[in-house]
Amino acid sequence: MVYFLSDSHIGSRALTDRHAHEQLICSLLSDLGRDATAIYLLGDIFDFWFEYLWQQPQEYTLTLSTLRQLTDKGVDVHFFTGNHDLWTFGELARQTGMTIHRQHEELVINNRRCFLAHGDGLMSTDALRKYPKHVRRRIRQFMFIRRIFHCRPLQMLFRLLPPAWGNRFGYEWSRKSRLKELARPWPYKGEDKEELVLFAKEKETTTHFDYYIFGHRHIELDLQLATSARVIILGDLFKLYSYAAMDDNGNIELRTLDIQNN
Ligand SMILES: [Mn+2]
Repeated sequence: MVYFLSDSHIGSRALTDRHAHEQLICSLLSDLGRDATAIYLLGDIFDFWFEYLWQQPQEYTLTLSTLRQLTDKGVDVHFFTGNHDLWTFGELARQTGMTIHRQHEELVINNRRCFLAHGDGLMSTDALRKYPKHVRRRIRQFMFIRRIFHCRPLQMLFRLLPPAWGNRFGYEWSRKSRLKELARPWPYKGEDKEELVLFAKEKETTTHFDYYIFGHRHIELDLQLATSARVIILGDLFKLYSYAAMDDNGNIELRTLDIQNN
């Protein structure tokens, strides 16, 4: 089996018991590891991950050891950076043995052509035109912040900060963004408006994929396009506790973790 997970936001200060949450995610990872050949982590696994020059992240010891156990037993674990955990400069791969992906990938998995990405920053060329002004503003703000986050010189400056300062800023920013989303969720906008669906449709005009698999949106979606491509948005492991599983024949389905029995 191959599994696709995203948006667990481990460590989030918006959680009442973040340690219980981390344990839940790690026990899921270990369970999946029993029959997984590969696990694709599609972004925002950590609510804030930053490797400073003189200090590596001190949290997440359980997650890191769980991931290390998976790769040690031969599971192919792939970590796509999200918009909360993109600040890895080699340490995360070293500690866990995962393969890090800093941008989208086009991969063949179990004979299916897959387009994999966290999903932030992907937009069809004409998407902005379709939105009302307040949505366009929100998207532009997001893209501006995204550019700052990805700016190498600024990353290097941030690495020089005392970790206590940097972390206070990072976790607080993440906590606010989680709370904002919980208070005012953005439901599925529909096939003609959802950015990632529009992106997939545009991509299909030049290249066909069997699956487009995304995280980031914290909604569950399994949508078949006219070209027979399927757009899968994974939901999250924060509130929805959903993920996707692909069998050896390349069939994929969304699953929900039964958190009552965990
Ligand atoms: Mn995200």
